[in-house]
This record gives sequence, C-alpha cells and structure tokens, in this order.
Amino acid sequence: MKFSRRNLIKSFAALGSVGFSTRVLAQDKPNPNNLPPNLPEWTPDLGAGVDENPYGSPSEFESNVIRRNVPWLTASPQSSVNFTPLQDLEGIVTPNGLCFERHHGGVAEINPTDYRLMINGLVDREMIFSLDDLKRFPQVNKFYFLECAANGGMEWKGAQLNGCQYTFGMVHNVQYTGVKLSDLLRETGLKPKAKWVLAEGSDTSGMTRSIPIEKILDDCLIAWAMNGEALRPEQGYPARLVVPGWEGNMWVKWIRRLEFGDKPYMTREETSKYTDLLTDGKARMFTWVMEAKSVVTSPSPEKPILHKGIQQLRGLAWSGKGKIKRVDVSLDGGKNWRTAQLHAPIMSKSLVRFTLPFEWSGEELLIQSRAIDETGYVQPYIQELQKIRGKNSIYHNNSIATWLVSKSGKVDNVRLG
Ligand SMILES: Nc1nc2c(c(=O)[nH]1)N[C@H]1C(S)=C(S)[C@@H](COP(=O)(O)O)O[C@H]1N2
Ligand SMILES: [Mo]
Repeated sequence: MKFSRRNLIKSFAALGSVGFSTRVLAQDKPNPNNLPPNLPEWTPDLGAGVDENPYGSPSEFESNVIRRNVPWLTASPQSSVNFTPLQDLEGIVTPNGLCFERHHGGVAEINPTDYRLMINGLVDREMIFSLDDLKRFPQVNKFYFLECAANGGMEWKGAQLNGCQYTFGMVHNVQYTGVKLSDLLRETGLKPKAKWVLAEGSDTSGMTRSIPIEKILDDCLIAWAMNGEALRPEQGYPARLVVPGWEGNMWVKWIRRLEFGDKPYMTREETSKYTDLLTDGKARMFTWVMEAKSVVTSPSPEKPILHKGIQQLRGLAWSGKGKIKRVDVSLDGGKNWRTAQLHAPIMSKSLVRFTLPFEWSGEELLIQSRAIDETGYVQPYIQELQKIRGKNSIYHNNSIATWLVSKSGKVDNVRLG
C-alpha cells in the first residue's frame, strides 16, 4: 500500500483552515536516502541510552496526538475542558496523558500523606481512611468509560465543530484499581434510613453530587490507580469516585467525603447545572446514565481518506447500561446498514472497538454508526432526541453523527435532515 505523506499534510492544512492549529511534523516527502535498499540514516549511529528518559514519552513524530481545547469554550483554564484525540487512538485503552480533563476549579495538588476520606452521616460508625487504609481492602481492576454529560453538547442545533476530537472527545476509558464502596461500607455499617450519598471533592470548586445508595452499593469504586499507575493529578490524584456508566460529573475527583442521608442534597451541580431542559420548558432533574453511543474515528474530519481501494473504517461504541451488542455502519446516510466487527474484550460500561473494511472508488459518502446495547436500546438520530428535548439542550446528546466524505477524500461533520 502506498503511503503518501503529501496527502497527509494537505489534510492537516485543511484542519487548520477551520480554526484549529495543528503542528505538522511529517515531512513533505520521504527522503529517498532512507528508503530501501539504502541503509537509513538512523542506523549507523548509536541511539539514546536507557537513562535519557526515565519516565517514557511518545515519539517526537507523534507530538500531534494531544488533548486539545476549543478556545470559545474556555472561559478560564481552571474552569474548562479539553478533549481526548479519539481519532489517533487504537484499541480501547486511553493512555493516561491523553484522557480529557474537566475541571471546575483547576487541578488540586494533594500530598498523599495528607489525604483522607471521611465517611459520615447515616452510618453506624463515622470513619476516616488514609490512602494506605484504602489499599488494605480487597481491590478490583475494572475497565470503565467516563463520559462528560456535555460531550457533543455543542451539536444540538446543528453540526458545529469539524472534528472527531471536538465532537466526541469528552470520553476516556481506563482500567481502574480501587476498592468497591460496598466493601468499604461494611466497615462503617449503614443505618436503614441511608438512601442517598453526598460525594464531595476537596478541590476549590466544592464539587458535590447526590448518588442513590443502590448505585453506590452496586458497582461504585474509590479508585487510586488508572492503567496500572497512580491516578494522574488531572484525574483526581490520589483518589476519585468511579460511578460506572453514569455521567462524568458524578465521578468526584480528589474525593474527601461521603455523607449518607435520607434524601438527595440538591446541590448546584444537580439543580442549576446537569439538568435537561424539555420542550415544555420544564427540566428533567436527574439523568444519570450515559446511553448507548458510537463514533467513527477514522475516516473522520481529522482522518481523511488518502487513497482509493480498501479502507479500514474504525470506531468506538459504549453504553452506560451494560455491554454493546451490535454496531451498524452506513456509508449512505442511513439508507443501508452493515454490521461492524466488534473486537474483544467486550466489557460492560467500557468502550468497545469496532472495524469495518470497505472499498472506496472516489464517490461521496455519508458515514454513520449506530450502537445497540444488550438492553436492546438503539442509538437515536438527533431529530428523535429533539422531539423530547428541543434544541436548547446541552447534556446527553448521544445521537448518530454524519461524516461527509467528499470526492477528494476530505471529511466534514455535517447534519442531515
Ligand atoms: N472534584 C471534582 N470532581 C470532578 C470535577 C471537578 O471539577 N472537581 N469535574 C467533573 C466533571 S464535569 C467530569 S466530566 C469529570 C471529568 O473527569 P476527568 O477530568 O478525569 O476526565 O470529573 C468530574 N469530577
Ligand atoms: Mo462533565
């Protein structure tokens, strides 16, 4: 297969023209001296030694693969969001340094020696745990996606942001190591009246959310590690709450306290924010579950088609209700659907990788993907969501996106109908 760097650069330039700066590192043309049968220039010299990079970093040629933010969504860097470069990732694991970040008051800096988790309220014994105390409980290692409720929130009225990263990148998927709250709570005991938990972060934003006790006892974790190493500061070091399948806002980072009560606490984050406006002007109070969703990561606005012939379409699907059962892909805007191949492991409340090979002979395409989960729920079109939610919504947009592939191979985010 011929790999044309010239085309690659063209596509980066196209991205630049929609207002996002992208550093181009790949050179215009390969240096013929480096191509077979010549010995390439990197062979004669000794390479870097083992001491040079004690904590490894990606190749300098991958420096385009980074989290990015949208300037007009950034009021201040401390109360902002950046996006995971989904289009550049393979498999289902998000590397720690590429997990999108969402902070309401910046990244708290916590010395783990001073870290404490306090449990109070309707429990038999109010207790305070150090990080070492938490690590003495039986641990679990589980893959879960975390998606911000506002992922795709800019797309309610129409196609706005021309990138897979910007329209879908408020999601990441890592393996968490932590303790199940049901195990931890055996230590404190629970009063029969305990029905709700107030989870409180220790960052300056005063992040608090109410979570029903059934969810807490079902699968919530206090996690201290992601992808095998300590949580990154951005992700809540040294410990965060993991609320599998539910909106990211509830996954309180830098967690300091769990208070048990008999009713929801009605905090700012579940009254003035993270509620869903309906067409009759009323707002839906709690929308916790992130429903089934999928995205074609390549081709995508950042990944144009570079040559005719066989293509490997790649994408990701997920559901907060359980496992993904099937993903359908359409190349003609939803008229015909093919079933994509799902790649193992297919885990509950985790991203799943799908692929679909197809032949391209230079015609226009309208690429869509549709996820179906084990409950039978089918990912909707935006028009179906708008019937209930109108066009002024922000949160919980899990609708099917459309990528228009032009005859040149360029890909754009468009809205049909
Ligand atoms: N303490 C605290 N927890 C927090 C937040 C925060 O600002 N402070 N942001 C929330 C929001 S809105 C989301 S989407 C997720 C983002 O998690 P991440 O930064 O690991 O991607 O964390 C949640 N937990
Ligand atoms: Mo969020």
